[in-house]
Amino acid sequence: MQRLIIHVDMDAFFASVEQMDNPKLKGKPVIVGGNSPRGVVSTCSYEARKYGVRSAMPIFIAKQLCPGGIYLAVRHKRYEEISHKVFDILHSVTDMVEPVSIDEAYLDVSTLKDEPVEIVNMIKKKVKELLGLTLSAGISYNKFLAKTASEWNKPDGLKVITEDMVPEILKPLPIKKVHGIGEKSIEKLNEIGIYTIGQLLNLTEDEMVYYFGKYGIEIYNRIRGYDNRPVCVERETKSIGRETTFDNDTTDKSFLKAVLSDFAQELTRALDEEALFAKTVTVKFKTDNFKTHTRSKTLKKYINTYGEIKATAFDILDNYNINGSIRLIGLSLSNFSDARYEQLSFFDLHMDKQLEEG
Ligand code: TTP
Ligand code: MG
Repeated sequence: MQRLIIHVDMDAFFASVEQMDNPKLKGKPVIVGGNSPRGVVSTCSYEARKYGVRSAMPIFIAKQLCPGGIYLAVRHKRYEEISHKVFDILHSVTDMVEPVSIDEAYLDVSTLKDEPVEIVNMIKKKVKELLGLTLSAGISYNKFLAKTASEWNKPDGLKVITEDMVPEILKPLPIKKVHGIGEKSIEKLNEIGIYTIGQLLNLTEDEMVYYFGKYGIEIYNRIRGYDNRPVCVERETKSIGRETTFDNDTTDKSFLKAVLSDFAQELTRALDEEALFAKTVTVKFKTDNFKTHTRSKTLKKYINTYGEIKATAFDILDNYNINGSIRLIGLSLSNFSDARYEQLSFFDLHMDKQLEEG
C-alpha cells in the first residue's frame, strides 16, 4: 500500500507567536533574535523577509536592511508552550506523529479514513482558531517529498505531490531544496555548473557518492522519489540547548566555564520540567574565523543534575584545544530518556541522522 505522509511546518514561528501575543505587531516587520551586538536573527516575519532579512543573519546586518523593523529578544519558553499546543492538535489526528523540531512534524496518515487534504485543512483550522497561527503543509507518498511540498507555497501553504508528478516537478528546483545537501556540496556543484535538481538527475550513482560522500546514494534515490524512511514516533524533545555570541572574542577559559555553568543551570531546569534524563552533552564553539566546532560526550548512564551536566561540559572544554579565540559557545543535551526509564540504558531514542554538516 502506498504511504500517505503529511509534513507540517509553522510559518515564521517565533515571529508569529510574538505577533499573536502583541497584535500591534501584526503586519509589521518583526525580527526575533539575540539582542547583543553580535546576536543573530532566529527568525523574522514575512513582512521583514521582503527586506532580505533571514534566519542566522547577524542582527546588525538585519538592522541595515530593515532599519524600521521591530527587534525582539527570543522567548524560548513561550514558543515551547505554543509548540506543545500545536503537537496536541497533531496528536488529536493520529498517534503517528514524528516531531522534527519545535515547529515541524511528519504525520503518517496512511491508515486514516479521511483524505489527507481534509486532514490538513482540519489541522490548519484548529491551529488558526485555537492559537491564531498559520502553518504550511505538504502531502506526498514519502517524507522527502512531503517536506519539499510543505515549502512549496509558504505561508499558509498546502501542496500535494503525487507519484505521477515525480521527478518532473522537482527538476526546476534549486539543489538547496534537497534536504541533506550541505553548503559545501552546493558550492562544489555550482562550480561545475549544476544548480537544479534536473541537472542533478543527470549524475550517476558514482558521481553522487563523489560529491556527497556516503549519503550520495540516498540523495540519488530521493530525487527520483524513493525514500522509505518511516515516520518514527518519539518524544517531542530531541535536544535542548542554549548558546550565546560574545560582544568580544575570548580565549579566557574561566569566563567560558562561567557561561557554561549558567547554561548547565538553565538546562537542568529544562530537563526537570520535562522529567527527562540525558545521555549526550555537546559543546559548540565558533571561532573568530567563523568555523563551527562541536564536541560531544555520550555517557554510560543518563544524567539530570546540574553537577553532572556542568562537569561533563567542563571536561569537554578542558579537552578542546582552543585554536584562536571564541566568538560563540553553546551547550546542549540530547539522547533523552523518560525519568521512569532512567535505569534502562538500552532505551535509546532515535536521532535523526544529520546528512551532512554544513
Ligand atoms: P523554521 O521553520 O526554519 O523557520 P520559521 O518557522 O521561522 O519560518 P518558515 O515560515 O520559513 O518556516 O524554524 C522554526 C523556528 O526555529 C524559527 O521560528 C526560529 C527558530 N530558528 C532559529 O532560532 N535559528 C535558525 O537559524 C532557524 C532556521 C530557525
Ligand atoms: Mg517554520
